Amino acid sequence: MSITKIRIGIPFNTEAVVEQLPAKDVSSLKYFELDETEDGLFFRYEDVTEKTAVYGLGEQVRGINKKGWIYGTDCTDDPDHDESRKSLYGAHNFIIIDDPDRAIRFGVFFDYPGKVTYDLGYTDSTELKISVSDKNIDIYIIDTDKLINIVSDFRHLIGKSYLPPMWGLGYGQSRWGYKNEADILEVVKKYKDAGIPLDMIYLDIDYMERYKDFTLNEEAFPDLEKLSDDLKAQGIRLIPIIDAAVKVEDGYDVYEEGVQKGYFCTDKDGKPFVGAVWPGKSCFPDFLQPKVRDWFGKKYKFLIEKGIEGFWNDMNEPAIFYSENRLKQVIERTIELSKTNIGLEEFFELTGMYATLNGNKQYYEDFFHNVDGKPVRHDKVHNLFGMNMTRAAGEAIKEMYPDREFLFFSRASSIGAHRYGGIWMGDNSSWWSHILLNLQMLPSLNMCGYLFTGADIGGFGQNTTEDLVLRWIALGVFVPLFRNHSCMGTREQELYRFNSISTFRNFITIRKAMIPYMYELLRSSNEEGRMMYIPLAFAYEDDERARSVEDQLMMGDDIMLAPVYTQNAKGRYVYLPEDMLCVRMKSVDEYLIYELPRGSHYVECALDEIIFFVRSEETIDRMLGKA
Ligand code: MIG
Repeated sequence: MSITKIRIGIPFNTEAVVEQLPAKDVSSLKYFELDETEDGLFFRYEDVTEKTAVYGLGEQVRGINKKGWIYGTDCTDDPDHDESRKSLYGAHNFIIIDDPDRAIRFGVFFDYPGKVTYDLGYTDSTELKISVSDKNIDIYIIDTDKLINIVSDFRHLIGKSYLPPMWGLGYGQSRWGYKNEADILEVVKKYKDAGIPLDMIYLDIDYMERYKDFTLNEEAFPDLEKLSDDLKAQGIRLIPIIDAAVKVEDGYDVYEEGVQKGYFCTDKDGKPFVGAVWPGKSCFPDFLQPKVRDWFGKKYKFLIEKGIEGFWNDMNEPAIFYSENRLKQVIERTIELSKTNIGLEEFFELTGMYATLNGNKQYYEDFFHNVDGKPVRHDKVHNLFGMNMTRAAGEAIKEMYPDREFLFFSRASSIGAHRYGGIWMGDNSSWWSHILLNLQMLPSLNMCGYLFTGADIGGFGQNTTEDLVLRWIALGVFVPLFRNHSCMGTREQELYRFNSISTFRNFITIRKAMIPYMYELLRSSNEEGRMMYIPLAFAYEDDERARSVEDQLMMGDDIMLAPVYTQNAKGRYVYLPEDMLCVRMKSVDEYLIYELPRGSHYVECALDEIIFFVRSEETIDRMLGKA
């Protein structure tokens, strides 16, 4: 292994890395030309050819090979995961550049807590340009022979990943809209009536009293402990959400304690910064402070004492709908404009002001963290917020319950948070293209340390369809975080609502049978720093055709996934880099196996089948726990 650490300036300690290496100065920088201007640092990798590929960046839109687009690592609450996006909820600053024409391949980690821009041949197709508007950064360059080994060296550098309890690999049902105990019991009953196994039900923000963290809406959930116990007796666990921001409300203990102890981020005058999120006006815990993490993390006890064994952390980019200040400005300007004869210009100013209230990046310049007694403006360390919220719970729960395992995942993240929890892929849509996006994010996230991850199956936003859910579940059975989740107002997508009940029952039963196999794969991938989902370009480095496959993955060494992700398809084309067995599986007892030679094939796959490929039949038995 060869990792070179280069330090420029005096970087902020992000705590992404666990291995402490001696730092070299910038004269040891290789592969990149470095331009230093008053705007910051620009790293250029030149003479990019058609064959050059770029991998990594974790949670982002577009393909496994990231070349050709411009990305930014800037944790953002953005529910439109379309191709135009540059950043989603996570900031994962690790890339691999594979340049076969010059026999160069290396990994590089830009260890920086603010935004990094990756212009990967977008502006100029012969150049990759990475820029940071700062002059303080640590850079790690990893030189190794194989792509897979670059990843394992990097994973060694950043430390082992969070692993869920084995039961966390079960099937979970979620929906933003379950309001009360009766709604939850109805879901349980309908799954039971349909004979579809269910392992978890997620509680979204409505279980809280007016969206206040660590409170219960007692009217809706009069006895959460009993509900949790009753469900657990049936093998079903409740997984509540925790939001990042704390409601401003006199008499609310979390708010009052936070104010008293100075635990919230502050505005320029040192007063708690106020932004609006679901609870209304809210304050933002300063998760960068160890004592704040300890304080907030220990609050999870409130739910753990009621029998809860898993959580999902939301809104921790942090999402801000509006700030008090800006809302005031916008309203004042509106009043001003209302006195004029509103022309087009004023009209667009008005609509623009309102359209940019929610999630305006300006808010990140309006509040401060306290780092070792010094104020640090939020935007400078923006990508550490979500990570440290995850860490707060991860560390405090471990301290309180050292011998217990919890299911735990978050929305926002950066490299480092992978040690404390998993992530889900956020607010995707019920679109066919998002099945493919789900597949493509898996290896990219694995490269950045995230093993426990998955997307909202069936799609979060927009109305789903039965065939979409069938195809998505057929991929989901192979993915660790296996959760059906949707947004209120969209078509309901619990599996019992569709006609294909027996197919869903078969698919979920296949998954249940696979849990020990999957868990072992997760565990060993973590132990050895391997990816659980491997692009064909990594698994078959010397195969020119495999290098460009964007819709198939190896799951471990023995299974190749090739899900159907297009509407009304009766099957799909698959590229086999070697002779393989094609498996078309209807249920744990009913599957068809046939040999296919290396090359491209059209493989049929009906809506009630799951297809995958193996080298030997023995793998199927192991996968289903029959061997
Ligand atoms: O602003 O809690 O990504 O999974 O259902 C939306 C409500 C807030 C966003 C999460 C989504 C969740 C929703 N939340």
